[in-house]
Amino acid sequence: MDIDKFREETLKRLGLGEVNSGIYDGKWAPVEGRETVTSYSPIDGKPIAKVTLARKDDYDETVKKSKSVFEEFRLIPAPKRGQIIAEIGRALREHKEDLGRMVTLEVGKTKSEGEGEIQEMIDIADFAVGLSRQLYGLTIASERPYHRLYEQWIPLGPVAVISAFNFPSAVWSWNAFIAGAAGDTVVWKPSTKAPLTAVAVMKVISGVFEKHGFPPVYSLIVSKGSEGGNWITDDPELRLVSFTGSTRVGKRISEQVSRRLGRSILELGGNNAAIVTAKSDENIALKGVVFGALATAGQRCTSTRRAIVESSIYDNFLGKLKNAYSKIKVGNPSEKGTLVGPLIDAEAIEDFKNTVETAKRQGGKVIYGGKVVENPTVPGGFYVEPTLIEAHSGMDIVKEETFAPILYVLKYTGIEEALRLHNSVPQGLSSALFTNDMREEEAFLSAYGSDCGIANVNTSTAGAEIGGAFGGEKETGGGRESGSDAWKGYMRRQTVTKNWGDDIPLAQDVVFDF
Ligand code: UN1
Repeated sequence: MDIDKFREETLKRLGLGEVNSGIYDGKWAPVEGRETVTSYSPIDGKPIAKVTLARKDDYDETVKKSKSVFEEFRLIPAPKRGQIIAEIGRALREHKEDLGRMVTLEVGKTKSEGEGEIQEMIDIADFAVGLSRQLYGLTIASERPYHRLYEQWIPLGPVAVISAFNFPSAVWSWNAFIAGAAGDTVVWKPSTKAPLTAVAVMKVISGVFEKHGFPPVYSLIVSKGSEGGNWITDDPELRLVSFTGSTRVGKRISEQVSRRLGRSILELGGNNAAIVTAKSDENIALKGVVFGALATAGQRCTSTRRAIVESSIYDNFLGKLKNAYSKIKVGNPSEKGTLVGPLIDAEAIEDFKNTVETAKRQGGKVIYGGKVVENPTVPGGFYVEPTLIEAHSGMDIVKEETFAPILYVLKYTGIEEALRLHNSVPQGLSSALFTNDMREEEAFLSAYGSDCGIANVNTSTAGAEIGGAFGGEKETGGGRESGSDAWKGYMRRQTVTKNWGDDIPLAQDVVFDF
């Protein structure tokens, strides 16, 4: 499809104009008198539209409102909060295609992945609705007679979500819908590389809260990278900061939030590996590795960056990989059949080039791709070739995360060596093992196995469902978002002891008579 038409139609469908307010606190702040950021499409490098940037007074006002709404919202029974999120889920369902197009346009995901991102929001909305009827605490046996001991979970307060360009809406919703069920209000600072998706999502869902009389449960504050980030990290009103992005920035955010003894949830870099053993089903391993390495053009936190392949099948598997790569269509992600769209911007192209050069210098051998696409199907876009590099464990670059479709292939002998290689990077987000051998599988899942927050067997490092807790260890930051009991991060735990007897016995048999 013609990109200009695609752009025009997408903006129209979502009610977006040439200049859009990036500040929503129950109403959209006027665009006048504010600086703007231009959102460019990586498909053709052309501007899509502008979004206003918050000033400090916009920020202060938004947080103030978020706080005052929290004071009411926390008192609404959780299942009723869940009903509001159910309506948000319905609004997202209605606009799934339009919002998916926006994701495609703004960050270059294929249409299927763009809509998949919105589906991920719908899924977490459903999850949050169920959760809103749970939020359960433990009852503990008390050592004292006529005493009841239990835990209850209480809303935390206004919380902040700082999201990255690569999942410009889904990762916000993992946080926001869980926090909403938990009774928190949420201030969202999206990436300035993808502000339009955030504006579009807020337009779609804001009506729901307005209808219920709680306008800024979810507010939006598009602001300059570190400036807006600092407002949030130094603001004691925001009890929790959930940040998705690089390890470098995450370290700074964690320090700043810790300084005021706030909480943070960090979802930082990944450097995910797939171990392919001789006992694997070749077809499953191939599909799992190729999807993991190339989906979202290798720009997921969960992207497969390393394939660790058993020596006896190494040559054969490498041949299969090369063959699969040769069939992958790179180009306009809005076109049917495209599997690899563009990188996000010119800077990402530079990172790709530098990484390939560094890998070569360190002894890596490029066996497929390695170059910027010279004549892309859409001129002006940021396209690179899916790239395979034969690597060895001494290469420092293999320890780094580059957001690009580069897969390092490493050879191993014996599962112990595979696991050692696997765990030899600073990051610890996602991992995969391809095997049909129970012993290999158990070793991978044992205490000396994968050191990641996510461990998959016979499926890709990328593409997690929302039902599990999402996050990773080591330099990935240790945070958990999305499903399982990640909701506990968005609430405060209170241990309650009630004495219903007619005496006051003390714990630990302490006597204090007077
Ligand atoms: C991310 O890259 O920040 O597991 C999130 C996946 C997606 C989410 C990725 N469901 O690949």
